[in-house]
Parts: sequence; C-alpha cells; structure tokens
Amino acid sequence: MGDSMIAPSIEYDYLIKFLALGDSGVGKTTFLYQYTDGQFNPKFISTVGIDFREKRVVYRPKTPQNAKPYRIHLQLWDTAGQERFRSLTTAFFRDAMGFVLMFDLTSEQSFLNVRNWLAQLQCHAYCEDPDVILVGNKADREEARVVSQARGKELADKYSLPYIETSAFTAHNVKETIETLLEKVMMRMEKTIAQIHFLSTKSKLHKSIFPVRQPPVVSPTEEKPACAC
Ligand SMILES: Nc1nc2c(ncn2[C@@H]2O[C@H](COP(=O)(O)OP(=O)(O)O)[C@@H](O)[C@H]2O)c(=O)[nH]1
Ligand SMILES: [Mg+2]
Repeated sequence: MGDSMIAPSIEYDYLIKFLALGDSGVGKTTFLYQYTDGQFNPKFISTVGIDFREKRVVYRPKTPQNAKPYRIHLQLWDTAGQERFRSLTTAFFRDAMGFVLMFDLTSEQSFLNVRNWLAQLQCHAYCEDPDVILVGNKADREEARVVSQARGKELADKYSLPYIETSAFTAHNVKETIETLLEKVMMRMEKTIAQIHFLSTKSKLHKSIFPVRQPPVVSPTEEKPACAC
C-alpha cells in the first residue's frame, strides 16, 4: 500500500466509501492505484476478492459561495470481477455510497457486461438508484479501441449516468472521475440532511435517513436484466 495508507488521523468530516466494479482486466486496480498514489503500476496483480485504498480530499460545495469546505476521508473499495468472488464482493455493495462502473474501451465484452453490473447494483446496493459513474478506461490505447465515445455516452444516457473516458496509464481523467462521483454523493447527502432538518422541524418520524430510497435506474417500460441475487 502507498503512503496514503499510513496511519490516517481521525480528523475528517465525512467518511465516504466508493466501490469500483466491472469485468476483470478493465483496469480497476490500476485506476485506483493511479488515483491514490499517482502512479501507473504495470504489474498485473489479480485482485483476490476485495481490497481497498484510502485518500484524504477536501470537498468545496459549489453553493453558497462562502460554504465551508469538508474534509473527506475516501475509502476506495476494489472488487474482483471474477464470477467466483461475486458472492463475496456483492456483500460490500451495500456499504458503498458511490460506484465507479468500469469497462475497457478495447473490450466489447466488458462493455456488453455493463448492463449486468448495473443489475447487480440494483440488487445489492443500499438503494435502487445509487450514484454511479460509467467509466470507459484505457483511452490511451486509441489504436485498439472498439467502443466509440458515442456508444459509451449513449449507454450512460440510457441509465442517466455521467460518462467519462479515462486512462489509468496516463492518469487522464482519473482525478476528475472521483471528483464527479464525490460531487454527486455529497449533493445527495446535503439533500438528505436538508430533508431531515425539514422533517425534524415538523416533528415527524422518519425511518430512512441515508440513503433515501428512490425509483430504480431502469424505467418500468424497459426489460429489467435478470439478477442473480
Ligand atoms: N494501456 C493501458 N493499460 C491499462 C490501463 N488500465 C489498466 N491497464 C492494464 O490492464 C491490465 C488489467 O488491469 P487491472 O487494474 O489489474 O484490472 P482489474 O482486473 O479491473 O483490476 C493490467 O495489465 C494493467 O496494466 C490503461 O488505462 N491503459
Ligand atoms: Mg483488480
């Protein structure tokens, strides 16, 4: 593990857990390593089950202008895409607040499997509509690309997800991916806190604090992919 793993102090405002998922070999481990340690690790080390990396960041709300920045302790959970670890890794889905759903721009199969990963998420995440960012990785391998930017964007739009193309090799858009996801999660959190305030001032009982359960990502008219849960 890198320096970011050494003796983190407990002084932070929020502990936020993200989880990376997607087929084996798409670049999840390399991406997270690049984010936390700022390096490309060329060694292919197959993730066994689950692992995590940590990093401290400061989140500045966009509004109001003088909003207090939050100190965030980010925990980035790394899953193994292999089928045999699925029951282990899906148990961790429940704990995560945001998801980096990754495919490999040079692998058609990994792109086709995005739909299955979304179905897994709907089954196992804390709510049916969690914050997810769709990531097409290995953008540096332009000569080997088989999934166009337009197709990636089209799929993301279908599920109302942000779409971003990254390279864990050159670090292109790696930081931006985590920042975009953090922005979404923090906005949801602020909305939830505002709802709690509203409810408590009305002296009403509320069962769900965070997360708030919302309508599913897949619209009712669409065929919902089968879930193994
Ligand atoms: N060229 C290139 N190779 C990458 C990139 N990301 C990962 N790789 C390589 O792809 C292979 C699989 O990466 P890994 O992070 O282990 O994938 P995971 O199974 O999803 O965790 C490794 O050989 C990495 O070096 C990238 O953005 N560009
Ligand atoms: Mg891995």
